[in-house]
Amino acid sequence: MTNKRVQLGRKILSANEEYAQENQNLLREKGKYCLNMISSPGSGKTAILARTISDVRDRVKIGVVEGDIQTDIDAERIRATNAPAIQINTDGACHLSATQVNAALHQIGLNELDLVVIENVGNLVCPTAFELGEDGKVVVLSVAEGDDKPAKYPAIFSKAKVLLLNKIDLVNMGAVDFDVDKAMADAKRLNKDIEIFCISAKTGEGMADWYDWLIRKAGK
Ligand SMILES: Nc1nc2c(ncn2[C@@H]2O[C@H](COP(=O)(O)OP(=O)(O)OP(=O)(O)O)[C@@H](O)[C@H]2O)c(=O)[nH]1
Ligand SMILES: [Mg+2]
Ligand SMILES: [Zn+2]
Repeated sequence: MTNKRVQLGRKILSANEEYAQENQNLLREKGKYCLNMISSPGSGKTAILARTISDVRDRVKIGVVEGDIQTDIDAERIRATNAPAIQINTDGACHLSATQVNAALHQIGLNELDLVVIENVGNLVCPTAFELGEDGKVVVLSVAEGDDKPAKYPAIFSKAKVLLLNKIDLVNMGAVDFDVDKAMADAKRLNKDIEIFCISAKTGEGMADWYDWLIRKAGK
């Protein structure tokens, strides 16, 4: 009985890996860069994406794959910026699978895009374990969540290419106690290559450096 369970677990994992490989092949073939955005619920993923899309639209054409347990609220927020968005509802699952993303990549109109961003289901733990075929992961941490998060949830900070430290406006106004230097040092200790941008999707502070990084990666 135990053996059977182990085998089933292996099979599911390899199916995800197979689709992740297929997604990567499709994206490479078409020459499109792809990011997998991971964070706790409410750190500001959709707010960052909506502002980014509007601010860089003349340079980079971005499409978004939205992962949520329920609703198409986030896809509608992206569509309001006139960018294409495909909503996936996982119906309870706390991460996106590469199979789900494969279907979305075939619907999103890749030929018209430079960059695809996958907004994963809000969850700082589980999505890190499921490769989707992306070129890199972006972790978003908002200052309201506390400066101990890189130390307590190390996996995503170890794997991500970029850390967006969002809602920096709340630190500036003294609304939260968050030691920016400590959070950055902890993230760097886990991952010396991680690029860190302190941003506010609300005020626009710090966003220009993030845009430069994105434009470079999108080959523009
Ligand atoms: N003060 C402040 N609020 C922000 C900022 N960015 C986002 N918010 C607010 O934070 C809340 C959550 O933002 P979302 O963009 O929905 O966060 P999310 O990570 O996409 O959430 P899920 O998709 O549910 O995981 C909203 O009320 C935003 O207006 C910021 O830079 N500063
Ligand atoms: Mg969102
Ligand atoms: Zn999960």
